[in-house]
Amino acid sequence: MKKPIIGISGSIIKDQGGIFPGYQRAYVNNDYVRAVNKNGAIAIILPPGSVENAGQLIASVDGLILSGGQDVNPFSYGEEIQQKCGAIFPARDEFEFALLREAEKRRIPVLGICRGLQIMNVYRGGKLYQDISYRDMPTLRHFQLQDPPIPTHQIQIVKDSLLNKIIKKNEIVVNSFHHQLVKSVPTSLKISGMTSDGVVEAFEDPKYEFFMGVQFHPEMLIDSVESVNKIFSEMIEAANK
Ligand SMILES: [Mn+2]
Repeated sequence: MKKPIIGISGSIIKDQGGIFPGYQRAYVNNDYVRAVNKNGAIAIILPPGSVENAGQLIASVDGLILSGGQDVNPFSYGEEIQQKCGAIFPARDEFEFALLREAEKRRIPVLGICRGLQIMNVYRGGKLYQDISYRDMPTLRHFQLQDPPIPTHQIQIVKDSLLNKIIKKNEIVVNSFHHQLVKSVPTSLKISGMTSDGVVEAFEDPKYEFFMGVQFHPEMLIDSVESVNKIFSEMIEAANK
């Protein structure tokens, strides 16, 4: 039987050492690949590139994962860049917006992780806090100091959401590595998970079979939090249709 192919959006890093210091490398963290492989699919990396290639790339995959990384360009949600905004990569934003447009056309499953959730939110018209400190209310630690497979905060899962159907629990503990937060969510997206401080940790499009964003890193939890792995298995099952 043919396995589904999942495209994972990549990034570019400058080589810090080795024999070509300063060279650009296109990559994804291997955890994303492991998560896809573990759940019976083939992973391919979609490195940031020409927007005009997005249609052909999406036509060659059965599902799309938008991976973590840089902050989204605040211009994309109508703000000027503030002091505590991190590094941005506008060409990657534009490439991923194009991947999303093409994925929506084909209705293939989309899973956005961390920055991926933020890109989906901005793409649909939502806004972000450029740093956690700009949120003017008590807020948990969302950038944990512990290793990635160690969950540090709980999220409450909204009943009747797809996430609830997948996880089969009303709460779950997850990891957290984000300094930016969702500020507003467009009406086309339904919030499906929040921490006790009210921070959006997951959303989905109820009119789409699988269009989900998560602010935590499920790919780093596949071996430590069993129920979280089901996010990938469910996405890949949808990609197989
Ligand atoms: Mn968090």
